[in-house]
Amino acid sequence: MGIYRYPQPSASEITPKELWLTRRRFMTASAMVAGGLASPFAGSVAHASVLAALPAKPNPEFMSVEKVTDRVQATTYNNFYEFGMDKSDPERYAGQMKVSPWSVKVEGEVAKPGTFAIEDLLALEPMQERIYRLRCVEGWSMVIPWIGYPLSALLNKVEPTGNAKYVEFITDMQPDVMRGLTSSVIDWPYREGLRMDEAMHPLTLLTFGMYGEVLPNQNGAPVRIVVPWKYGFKSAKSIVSIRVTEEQPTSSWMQSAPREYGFYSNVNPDVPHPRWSQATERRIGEGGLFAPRRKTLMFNGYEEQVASMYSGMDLAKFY
Ligand SMILES: Nc1nc2c(c(=O)[nH]1)N[C@H]1C(S)=C(S)[C@@H](COP(=O)(O)O)O[C@H]1N2
Ligand SMILES: [Mo]
Repeated sequence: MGIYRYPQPSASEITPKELWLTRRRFMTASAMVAGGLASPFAGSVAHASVLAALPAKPNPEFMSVEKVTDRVQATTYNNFYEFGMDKSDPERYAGQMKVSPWSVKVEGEVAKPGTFAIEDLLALEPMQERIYRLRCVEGWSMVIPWIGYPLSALLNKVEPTGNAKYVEFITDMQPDVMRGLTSSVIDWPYREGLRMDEAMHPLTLLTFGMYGEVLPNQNGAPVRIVVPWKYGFKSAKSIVSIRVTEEQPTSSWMQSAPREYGFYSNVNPDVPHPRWSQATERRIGEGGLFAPRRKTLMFNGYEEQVASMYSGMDLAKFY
């Protein structure tokens, strides 16, 4: 797997790491876990308190050299419909989500099902930092330095059976603080899914942090999935359950608008959404609505890494 072939920005366009690594750290996540303290997410309320640092080793194979999106933009312009439909709702309301204690149940077609405390998940594998672009189906994108490790590490631990063909991710429901759950746009809880080979792909990241710190609640604390070659909605936030299945799961968006959202949802500039083109995108932070749009890349720029998984498939049919 080679270095990604992103359009090369000029040196002045690359964000020096010090600029997006905030310096608001008093204690690191790993030190808290090692010291037997509560989850580093225990104090992570949107902006009322300090997020714990989450040290990670940059993985040079997965570092986009594009300009990283400003952290403020990436944490204030979000989709997290459990908290409302507006882009500012998650930042406004997700601080009230309870993210500690937290555990993730892994079940279904696996030899060793189990419930993993967030502390155990944090300690399962060394943390890597990877800069991925995120392309929302609505036509905007960001470039985010994520922290996590491949989902395959967790799946291998639970030993998928011979019937394991798909993986489903399920988000937590906290009706007392998730005002969006009253909306009937989605049949809650938010559910997404991947084919087994997609879930095992080295790009698919079980994600615990961003910008050097644990995830802010609005970005899916304490643990989410990030699947960079698919539209952003596949990257389910705040997950509490992972089900390994034999049948293809029905994701929330497929269920709510089957003509518009398919199971695969690979970023594809050649297959328009029924109501708009997917050929271009607006990079968040690039000068407002009138800034020139960028060309959307096949598989969001990860074609070399993932195209072989879809060889022989009609991508207009399996959208
Ligand atoms: N549980 C849950 N996960 C979710 C969503 C959501 O509404 N609920 N929105 C998705 C969409 S549409 C996008 S574009 C990304 C946005 O991730 P970000 O806010 O970290 O950029 O999260 C995805 N994950
Ligand atoms: Mo999205």
